[in-house]
Amino acid sequence: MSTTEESPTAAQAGASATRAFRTSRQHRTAGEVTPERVSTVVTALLDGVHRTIRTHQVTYPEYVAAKRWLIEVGESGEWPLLLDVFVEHEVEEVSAQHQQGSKGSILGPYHLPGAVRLPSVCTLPMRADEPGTPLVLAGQVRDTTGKALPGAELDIWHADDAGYYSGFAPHVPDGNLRGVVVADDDGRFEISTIQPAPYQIPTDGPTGTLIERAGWHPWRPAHLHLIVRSPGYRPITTQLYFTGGDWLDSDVAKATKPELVLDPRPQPDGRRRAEYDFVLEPA
Ligand code: MBD
Ligand code: FE
Repeated sequence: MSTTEESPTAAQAGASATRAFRTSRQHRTAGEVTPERVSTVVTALLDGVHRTIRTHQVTYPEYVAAKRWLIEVGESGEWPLLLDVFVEHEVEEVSAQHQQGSKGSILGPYHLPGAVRLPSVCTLPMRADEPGTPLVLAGQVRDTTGKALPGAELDIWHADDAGYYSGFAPHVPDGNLRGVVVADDDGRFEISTIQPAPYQIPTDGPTGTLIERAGWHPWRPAHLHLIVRSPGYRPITTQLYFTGGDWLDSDVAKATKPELVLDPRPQPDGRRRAEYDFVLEPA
């Protein structure tokens, strides 16, 4: 990464993520937010803020620094990044208390609707010289009774070998490493792609500044994102990780689960292959 056009900025990624969020219609967003809930939840949230200020004797310089930083979060478009890294995992766990079937995880800020549709045995769109270790993800989509789900869709997206997502880094072509894979008549799929790299929160934006000033680390372990869906079933939004990978035990977004770790095996052809089956519950 030496030229400016190859160095995506936090502000570019933030603006794209904010635009993507505003225009997205995601299954987890169905349902209304009542005035009673606004009052209950926001009152509790403010109570927590007030208690923190008293407990830690927060000063005016600290309050002003926080205010300046929050303004910066908005202006740089980093609300999706900040919230999905530090808050979404808790909402996901509450939601998962009432869910059967495969484990879910957070959506994160980098899903884009309308990826190219691909057959059950496919290779994700990639550059001719796409760097990275070839990876195959194969498996079956079933329901909670064990019945195969023909034609189930696997909406898959992931970072490249340098940790960048298409649509959020200008040097990566649109649609790179994104696809909606349609499972075969037996619910099976076999997706060829490359192994993603761990993801680093951009260091030149307010989320990165917070992490640096607090002395934390800015890394997520390497992961694949998936939304698996079939008509009449509750879709699963999840992520898959890689055994032995860096940051697996200290994800900045706290979105790993032991059930979501792949163990890809080297194949004679040099690719690495992982098997993973998905189980959906009736809607
Ligand atoms: C990511 O790639 C991601 O998956 C999440 C949850 C947050 C920031 C970047
Ligand atoms: Fe991600």
